[in-house]
Amino acid sequence: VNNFKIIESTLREGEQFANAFFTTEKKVEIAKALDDIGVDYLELTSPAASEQSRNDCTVISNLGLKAKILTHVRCHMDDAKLAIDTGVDGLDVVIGTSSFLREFSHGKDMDYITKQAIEVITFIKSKGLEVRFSTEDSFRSDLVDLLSIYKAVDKIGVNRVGIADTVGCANPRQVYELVKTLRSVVSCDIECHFHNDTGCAIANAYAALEAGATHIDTSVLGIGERNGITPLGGLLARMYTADKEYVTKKYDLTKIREVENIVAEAVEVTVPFNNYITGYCAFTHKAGIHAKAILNNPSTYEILNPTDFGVTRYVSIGHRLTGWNAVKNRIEQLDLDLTDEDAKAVTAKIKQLADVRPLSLDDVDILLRSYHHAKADGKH
Ligand code: HCA
Ligand code: CU
Repeated sequence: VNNFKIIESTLREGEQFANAFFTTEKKVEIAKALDDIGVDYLELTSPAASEQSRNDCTVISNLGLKAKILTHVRCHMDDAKLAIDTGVDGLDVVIGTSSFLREFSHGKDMDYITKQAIEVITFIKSKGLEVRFSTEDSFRSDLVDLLSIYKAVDKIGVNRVGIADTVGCANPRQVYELVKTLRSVVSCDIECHFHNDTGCAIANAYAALEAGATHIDTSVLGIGERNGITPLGGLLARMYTADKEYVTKKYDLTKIREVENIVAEAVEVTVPFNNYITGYCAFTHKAGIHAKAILNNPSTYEILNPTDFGVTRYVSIGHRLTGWNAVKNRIEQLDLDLTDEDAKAVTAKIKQLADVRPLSLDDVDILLRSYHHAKADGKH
């Protein structure tokens, strides 16, 4: 799983999210924020989609970002020509190969598709650009068809082949097997694209990398067609856990929150409460047993170190599951003059009150201060 690269597709797949409408300025802002994180590639909507889309490819290609700029086009000469003139570094070409798409979408057979792929790829390479060839709906395509077309494009020097779980039907074991098989028939890089309809998008990305894939498609907050694809933050959380050294060196994880906020606002959603890393409760510890251990050593109940992601841990104490060690920690933070016995007494009081309604941290602090004052008064 070492050495993977991220193809960030918020500005392509993400534009297919129901609420997405990006002005040129907004795209530039998102592109720069993603570049600050250090993603390897930005994938942009096809210049064939609209006049603004074409213009945006040119504008973003001219920003001088560290990330390489790709645009995503149908496997078609007209689209390829249009794309090359925008100044992008490379093209991600795609065509549907499943019987569903062959029959109900473009209506072409595999021989025709293969010929067309070779023509388009050869053309793009002759212009000195990077090119990836991907099949849409790969997991519902015939395996022999898939392997033979990938073999054919590998032979003519395509930079990457791509597998796409367009409908989100694949599971990690199926992904592992397909990528492993593909790894043994092509020598080029392997890119993977996973939709999240059944909640496997991150796990599938990980399984793909384990099987020898080199590039993963992501979008900020996972936005995309339907319920979207592998989210950038979630993938980084997964990969941090697998290889902290590589991930923290290569990517600026403290910038994830910023790009998520930009994108959430642009597409008029809030960051989900349970989001990886940045969800409001992602680093909130509640049960007394957890709170005590966390205060002793955060690794007991945290696999991600919030500091590495520029976010903060919170220990919640105003509830019936609280414990006196967490309350004692708050007493120390407030520098109050209370003993362990006092902390236990206040904890009992908190539990009693919290059986009626949850308490805010303010409520708890007021309670703690009243114990402190009562003791101070008692001494006089
Ligand atoms: C789509 C296309 C795509 C392409 C993926 C790829 C998919 O259906 O909108 O180029 O690898 O999911 O198949 O996003
Ligand atoms: Cu997709």
